[in-house]
Amino acid sequence: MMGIKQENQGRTSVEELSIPSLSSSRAELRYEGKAKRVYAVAGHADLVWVEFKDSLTAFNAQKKGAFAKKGEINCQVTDHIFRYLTSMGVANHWREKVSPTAAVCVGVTIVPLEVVVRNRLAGSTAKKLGRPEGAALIRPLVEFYVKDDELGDPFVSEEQIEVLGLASQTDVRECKAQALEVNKSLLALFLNAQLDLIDFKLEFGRNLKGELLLADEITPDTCRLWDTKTGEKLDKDRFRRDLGNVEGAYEEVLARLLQSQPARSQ
Ligand code: AIR
Ligand code: ASP
Repeated sequence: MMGIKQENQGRTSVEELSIPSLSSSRAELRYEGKAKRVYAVAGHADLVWVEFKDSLTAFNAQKKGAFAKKGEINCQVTDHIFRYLTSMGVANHWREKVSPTAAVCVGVTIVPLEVVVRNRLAGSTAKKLGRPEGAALIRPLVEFYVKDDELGDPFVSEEQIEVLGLASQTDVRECKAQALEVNKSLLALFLNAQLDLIDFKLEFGRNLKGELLLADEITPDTCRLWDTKTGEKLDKDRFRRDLGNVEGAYEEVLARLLQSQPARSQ
């Protein structure tokens, strides 16, 4: 979702900066995606300012919508989850939330693959195989999709990635291993909030040192979350499938995460 490019070497770490200095340092727009805008941070070439928008898209932007507070909710949900993942030792781009809708992150060059982890079958894979949604899997399934809206983010096999040179074998191996680690942490986090993590999409990128960092966002836009008791869908499928009360579902996810108080990094 984000195509962050790095231009030059920066040395200052955000930990040394205070929130007021960061909040006054948003610089030029680098990239605008469907749900976020990415800006440079003045004086810090290694950082980016990520602003969450209120817009909502599905089916690669063929369906468009929005609701007030969506940017705020998704920024808060991502902040909560990335701080938790940091506490669990997952290397990621998130540094500091600097406004209700924005965070300063480490700039990364995005690996051009969407990494999907499925704990139960749903969505596109259930549909194409004619299986019922919610079917159990013998183990979590990791799938790769090419990040390309015009092509509709097509599924690619690991062999296609290798032979067609879509990403390096190291990228594939590291993304897969990290995605499975993230899955373990997220399953526990969401279960604490009475949410079943059915599947989700991750994006990874490399920082200036070449380290692979979990990037982008983790929100009801990027995860399927079902209520553990009722099976109610509390994610973007409410928008994709016209189920109504999209905003209420996003608010519910945030409220449950905040109430469940998992291990936190700060
Ligand atoms: N996803 C994939 N592309 C964009 C997003 N947000 C997420 C969906 C779902 C998972 O990846 O939100 O949680 C699998 O999507 P699908 O459509 O392949 O079943
Ligand atoms: N393809 C994704 C979805 O259907 C993302 C998007 O189009 O915004 O949710």
